[in-house]
Amino acid sequence: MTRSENDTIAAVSTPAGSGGIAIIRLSGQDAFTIADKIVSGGKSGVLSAFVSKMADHTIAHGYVFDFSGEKPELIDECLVSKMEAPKTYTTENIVEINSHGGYSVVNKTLELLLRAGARAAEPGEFTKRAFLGGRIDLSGAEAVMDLINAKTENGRRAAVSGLSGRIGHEITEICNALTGALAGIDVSIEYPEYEFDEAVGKDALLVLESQIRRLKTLSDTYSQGRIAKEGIKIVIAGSPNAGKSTLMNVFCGTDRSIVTNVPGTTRDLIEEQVQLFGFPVILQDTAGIRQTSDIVEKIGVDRARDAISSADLLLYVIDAKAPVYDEPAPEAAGLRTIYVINKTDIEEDVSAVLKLLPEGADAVKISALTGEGVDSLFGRIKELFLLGTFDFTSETVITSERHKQLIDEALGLLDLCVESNRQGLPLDFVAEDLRLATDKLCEILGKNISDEVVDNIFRHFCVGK
Ligand SMILES: Nc1nc2c(ncn2[C@@H]2O[C@H](COP(=O)(O)OP(=O)(O)OP(=O)(O)O)[C@@H](O)[C@H]2O)c(=O)[nH]1
Ligand SMILES: [Mg+2]
Repeated sequence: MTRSENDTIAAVSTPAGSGGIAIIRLSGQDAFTIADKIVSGGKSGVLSAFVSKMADHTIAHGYVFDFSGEKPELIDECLVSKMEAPKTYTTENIVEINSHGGYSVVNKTLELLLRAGARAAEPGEFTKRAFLGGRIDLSGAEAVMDLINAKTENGRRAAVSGLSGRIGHEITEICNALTGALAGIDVSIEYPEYEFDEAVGKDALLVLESQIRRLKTLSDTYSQGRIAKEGIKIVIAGSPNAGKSTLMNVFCGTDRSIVTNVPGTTRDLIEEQVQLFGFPVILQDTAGIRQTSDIVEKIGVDRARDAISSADLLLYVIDAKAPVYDEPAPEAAGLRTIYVINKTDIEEDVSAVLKLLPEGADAVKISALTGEGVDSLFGRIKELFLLGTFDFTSETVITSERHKQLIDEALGLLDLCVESNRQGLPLDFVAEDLRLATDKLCEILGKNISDEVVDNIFRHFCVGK
């Protein structure tokens, strides 16, 4: 079957596997008549256009049948929801069948709908239709996916910022202001005989400067938005036996990594996701970095170095009793690093350690064994990354790299506009860059973008959403 946006699509919208119920969703012009072919109001399996006759936005009790054989075969007892376009998730007719959530019964129901004329939905196709139907802009559609994937409170709040339309609203307002300025400039270019070039230029400059400020504020939220969505990656590294795995376990609250007094205990990367102050943190415990001829340990040390190169924060653990500091990896030079001076329960004097560290090093004293100083370490991480001043519930926050990139590109072009204006260049110069900047911002909303970009965004959704 060739794919078309007019097809009626079907998919299981709940996760695979056994569950209390599962929802099979059908969306498109023919959703009701297709559902009519498999749903009956009674146990005897008489077809009577059951769904088509239901009142709009109601739920009814019914039965799913396979009518392909000589006698109707009862598949499941179900609840059917009917929602007529346009007040639906996709803006199209929707039917949702709540079935008993067994793997086989759900797949059988889906198979029957496909046989009755529906097409299997592609990943994110329901949400894509909501976008194409004009119910949400592209930033809203992207937020749906962020919300599904959110693993922490702040990730969820940041996604809601997009879903509630805050990003779309802000960008639309900025676009409108810029388009207004552009209209004034265009008039001035078209009717040069009126000679109000200078006044128009001044007005445009005011608009530009205020919208640049708004965009910069938005762009600056990305560092927090990205962390809320993706988390920070913290790598725990240091020399063997320094107490890295003990610290890892403190973060996890479980015995995630093996701890022994034998140097070289951890040989592979150990990864765990934890929450810190409502933010997702990806933690990696690594093999102690040292010169070794042991082939397995050597691979572990290489992996530790690779992990460091992609970290947001390095916790370099040093044993206060037997301090060793080896340059962990070339990439660590520019990396945010906290030097964790460990085992201070058995060695309080850390002056020898401090002498080893680079000048101005950010150091925290702890005992991973007793927990002493661990709160200060968490506090330091919070200061560095998770500034508590941001209110995800009310402020507009950018979490998408795509949005950030487009905003920054627009900012670059708007700066050029301001510069051309200041230099008194003809307004045509300003107009051209202003138009391009507005186009960039419109792309955030999904206007004037290629099908390829749209497809690429929805490809990352799950089937059924
Ligand atoms: N006294 C004391 N002992 C500690 C502390 N932290 C870790 N240890 C001990 O130090 C030894 C090594 O701890 P690990 O956490 O396995 O050290 P590691 O850095 O992961 O070691 P490798 O995986 O071998 O590189 C164990 O015997 C721990 O119990 C601490 O704060 N105080
Ligand atoms: Mg270890």
